[in-house]
Amino acid sequence: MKKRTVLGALVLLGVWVGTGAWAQDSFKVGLILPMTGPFASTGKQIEAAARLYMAQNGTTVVGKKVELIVKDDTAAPDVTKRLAQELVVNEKVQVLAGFGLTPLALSTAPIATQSKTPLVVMAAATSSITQASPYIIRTSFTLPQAAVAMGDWAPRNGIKKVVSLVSDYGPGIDAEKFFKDRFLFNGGQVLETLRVPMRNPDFAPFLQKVRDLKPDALYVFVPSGAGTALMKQFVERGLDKSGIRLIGTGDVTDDDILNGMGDVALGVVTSHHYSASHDSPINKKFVDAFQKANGGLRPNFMAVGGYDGMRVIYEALRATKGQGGGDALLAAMKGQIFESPRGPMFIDAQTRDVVHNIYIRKVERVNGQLFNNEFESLKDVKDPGKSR
Ligand code: VNL
Repeated sequence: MKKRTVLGALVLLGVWVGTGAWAQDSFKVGLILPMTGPFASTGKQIEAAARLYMAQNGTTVVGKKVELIVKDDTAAPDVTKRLAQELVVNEKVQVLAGFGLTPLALSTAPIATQSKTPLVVMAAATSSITQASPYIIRTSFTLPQAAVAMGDWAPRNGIKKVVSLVSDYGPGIDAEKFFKDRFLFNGGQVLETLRVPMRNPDFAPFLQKVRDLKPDALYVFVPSGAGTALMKQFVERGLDKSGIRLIGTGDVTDDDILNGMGDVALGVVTSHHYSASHDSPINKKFVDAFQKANGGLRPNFMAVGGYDGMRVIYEALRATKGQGGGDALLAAMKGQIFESPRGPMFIDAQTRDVVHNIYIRKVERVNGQLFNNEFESLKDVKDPGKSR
């Protein structure tokens, strides 16, 4: 009698484990980021923001324990793809997230499609990324959103002749093209379009060329983290004293590094979706909590993409009552609308891309610190890359 009870219990346990009941008590999110190398600041910001969201909202959602598994892809696309495959197959993650750069998101898109796993892009910003898989959702931004806004602002503000200088890959090409088209449409003139290598660029020869061409402004896109080197060489080439203004998408005056740039950054006007000085109660709370948890580090636009990405994941888990399943989660991610630290945002169900305000900002010193202060805003901007 006793023997049979033990045997029965073992059989039951076997069935229980076999159906994956254990695994189903947790909800795993695979967060793949560049944690080392030249783009490590992006990984650091996003991981910190994701952890903050979890600390503020609890790690148990509809009875599931949310587990964040962080992997360092060193910004190498083949590594990102392999890590994603391992996370899906071995760890049984329900969602893939992170993706610090465009090539890292693009290399992993087929994994999302084949495994029907929602992939939340928290950083990469080339327009076409969401078209690489029907399982991709984006909470960062798109370069065309920011670039078109600058192509409208500049000619209205005395800037008629521009040289553009972009990082030579997806987001840089988007930043160049969408700015140029709009700027020309508004009667502006682009004297030259310059492209610098994505990794370890030497800006000096390009900046010398800009000096010689004497445009009203230099329009730039460089990825998050690269702004410091550009600013340094801008001063070294004497461009700060040449009367040539500096404009661009907000990546160049990234909040992570802005404060260390010094006077050269003062007055730089950029277009972007997030500034740490965005004036709203939700953002103040976000910035304070982020700084408190991270030794005073200021959150940048990467952090906000990570924070909002976790929000989208949590709410999808809640809406599907913990049932899981990639298709159900994906459906619950589409159409989410909420107030982010950046302002109002939503995930367009049709394009799976983010719709939010784009702000025109100017670098100013406030209480001894440099900030991108927003002074104009465009409401509910969809990705212009999708409407062509
Ligand atoms: C990308 C776009 C990367 C904007 C960035 O920083 C950025 C990208 C690392 O799509 O690769 O600021």
